[in-house]
Amino acid sequence: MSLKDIYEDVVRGDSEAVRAGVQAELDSGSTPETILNQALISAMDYVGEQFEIGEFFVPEMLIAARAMQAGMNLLKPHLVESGVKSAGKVAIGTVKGDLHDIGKNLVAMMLEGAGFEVEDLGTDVGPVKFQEAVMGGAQVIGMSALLTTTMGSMKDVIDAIEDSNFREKVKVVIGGAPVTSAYAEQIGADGYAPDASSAVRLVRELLG
Ligand code: B1M
Repeated sequence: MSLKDIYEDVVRGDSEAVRAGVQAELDSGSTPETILNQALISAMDYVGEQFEIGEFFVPEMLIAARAMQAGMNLLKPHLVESGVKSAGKVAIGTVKGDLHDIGKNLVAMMLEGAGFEVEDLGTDVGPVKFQEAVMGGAQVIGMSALLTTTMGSMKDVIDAIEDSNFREKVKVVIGGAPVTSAYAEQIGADGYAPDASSAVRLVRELLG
């Protein structure tokens, strides 16, 4: 068993083999971050590239994503430190029209690991749900989008929070493959993070 085997098992969509491989790597002393970055995430990048050039189709993407999720479920307790005092309250969701949740789950997991109280709003989340989370005390709103067609929903959420006069009370952080820092600036978000660990750094900075 090696990181390369896990990578290939994710690409093949073999959840059972991914679970076994991840467990074996953990047992042999690999760090959860290494397994995550070098096996799980890089395999999904490859799957995305294959989809782009027409070699893979949605079913292949879906079974690969399930296999990755199986590995992530095993890694989660190792990424999340238990019993850490809350460093602040974050509500996170994938925006309206968008069902991609692997990256969002990863960011949520890393934030939990860093001691934040995380409310996971799920996928396909519209402005009202984000507004309610702010009214419920979230200090940070985290939005994820994986589709160029759903990025625009991030602006709708910021507008809705502004309309309800809560904008001063909350920081807005965005991320996801098509999102950039220029886009964050354009729509009036407080920050953009390219990956889960930068998201933790950014949220820490914003909450001072
Ligand atoms: Co979809 N998909 N997908 N997909 N999918 C992409 C995104 C795509 C780039 C593939 C491609 O063409 N190469 C493409 C989008 C093209 C575009 O918009 N320009 C695409 C498409 C087209 C589609 C459909 C439209 C396909 C169709 O039906 N014809 C459809 C849309 C469904 C919908 O949402 N309404 C669709 C469906 C699916 C599946 C359901 C099959 C599955 C999702 C399963 C799931 O999430 N539960 C899926 C998958 C798996 C992918 C790829 C292959 C992998 C995404 C992923 O999980 N990556 C993806 C190609 C790719 O990105 N390589 C693709 C791993 C994950 C860890 O990375 O999500 O980027 P990512 O998260 C990162 C960072 O972006 C960042 O941190 C994370 C960790 O480092 N980040 C944040 C993310 N959110 C953040 C929030 C933050 C901060 C950082 O702050 C709050």
